[in-house]
Amino acid sequence: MLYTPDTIAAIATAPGRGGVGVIRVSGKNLQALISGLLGREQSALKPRFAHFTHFKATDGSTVDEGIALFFPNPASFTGEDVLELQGHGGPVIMNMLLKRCIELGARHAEPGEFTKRAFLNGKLDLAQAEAVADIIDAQSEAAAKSALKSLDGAFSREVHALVDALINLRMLVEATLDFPEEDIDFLEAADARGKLHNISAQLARVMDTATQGKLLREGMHVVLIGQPNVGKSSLMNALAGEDVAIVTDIAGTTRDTVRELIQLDGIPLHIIDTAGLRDTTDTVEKIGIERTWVAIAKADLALLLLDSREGITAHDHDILARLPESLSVLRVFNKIDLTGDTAGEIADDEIHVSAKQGIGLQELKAKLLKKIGWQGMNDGVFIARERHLTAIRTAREHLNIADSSYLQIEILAEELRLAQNSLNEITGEFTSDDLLGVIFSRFCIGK
Ligand SMILES: Nc1nc2c(ncn2[C@@H]2O[C@H](COP(=O)(O)OP(=O)(O)OP(=O)(O)O)[C@@H](O)[C@H]2O)c(=O)[nH]1
Ligand SMILES: [Mg+2]
Repeated sequence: MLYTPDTIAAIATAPGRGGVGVIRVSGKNLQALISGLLGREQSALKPRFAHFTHFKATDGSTVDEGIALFFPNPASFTGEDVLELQGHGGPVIMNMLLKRCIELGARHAEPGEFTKRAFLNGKLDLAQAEAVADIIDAQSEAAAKSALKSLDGAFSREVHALVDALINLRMLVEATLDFPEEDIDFLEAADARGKLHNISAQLARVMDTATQGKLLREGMHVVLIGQPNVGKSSLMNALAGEDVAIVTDIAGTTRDTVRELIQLDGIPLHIIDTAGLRDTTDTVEKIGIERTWVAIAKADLALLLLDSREGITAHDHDILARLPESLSVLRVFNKIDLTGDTAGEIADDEIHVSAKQGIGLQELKAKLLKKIGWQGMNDGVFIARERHLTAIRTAREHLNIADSSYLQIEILAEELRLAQNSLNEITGEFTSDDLLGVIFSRFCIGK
């Protein structure tokens, strides 16, 4: 049964001028709209065929001329009847055409409503629907490619394979619940525990790939910290490739946090330059330093900049001691042009550079990617988001409990059921209306 409360319409192309503009209409019955707008019957429109036509106003005059394409249900994006109008891509003409569709009974579509209908009508699962938005929002080729993989179902297939394996295992376990006299021997004979371990191992692999996919989509927050004058703003500018932050030889130059988004190997990195950390009586600098600590609290990785001539001072040890324990830290010894040190890695968490001379920056970039866990783009990476990782983590916890309470069959059965529910959240077999609202409201209009 189709989920089709009413007919929706929206301009699908980006606002502004363009050669062609597209309006999309979706609903259960477009007969009246088609005859009012095109002056012909729906049955006169050959499915998925480009009809050159005039789009008509109420009085029969022409609003625009262009192409009409009709996709009868269920072979359409939404699964409903879909009419696509290609007119001249000017904002005025597009709005006139949209207004005409509204006059003929359609209503303005909400953001993501076409894709939401595709999901509700079973054309896409939730991970695929999210991938539609991720393709449109992609900031790098790598992100676009991996989003396309998710839309194609690469992620969903992994989840379905896991769910199928879980269902098989649950059938075994629940059969034991029904016939307690057979219990453990029966499970042993069917190698239930081996099956459970296989599922856990497979889930760990999916987690690994999804973590890469989330990195591609959401990137990481990297904060530049250290004492005044060590070269944080210089490094920020070197990484950004332009002068986004003010650099002077006056200690305490940077007061406010400065943010810049850069792409490394397709990974979006939010780099934050901060006020140097020191004791000060200057009111503005004090506020800046408070902001540095706020940025540190939100960061995934900190680059602690140090002056190579000084090494790690007592003051730097104080800074290190104050950092959150969970924060990953890379020590960057800067200004090696003044010491003659060799550029590049010193130890796992230490590197030599000169921000001013641009020395050691490639090594630093490679190290940054390694630190945040990026394994490099490969064909297997599909896009993912935090929501998916949370679901996988929860499923893993349930599988761990299932494993440790293996001999308590009722707990085992329940934990396997919960693990399956968590995985089903990814593809949307198990979701709340609130979650759907959050996901689709972030789409653009017309998609
Ligand atoms: N020789 C040399 N000088 C550098 C290098 N990096 C930065 N500097 C100089 O060090 C001084 C301070 O640089 P900034 O980038 O403003 O330092 P900062 O850490 O942002 O300082 P605050 O904003 O005051 O905390 C400037 O005169 C820079 O030109 C480097 O690699 N080599
Ligand atoms: Mg600075």
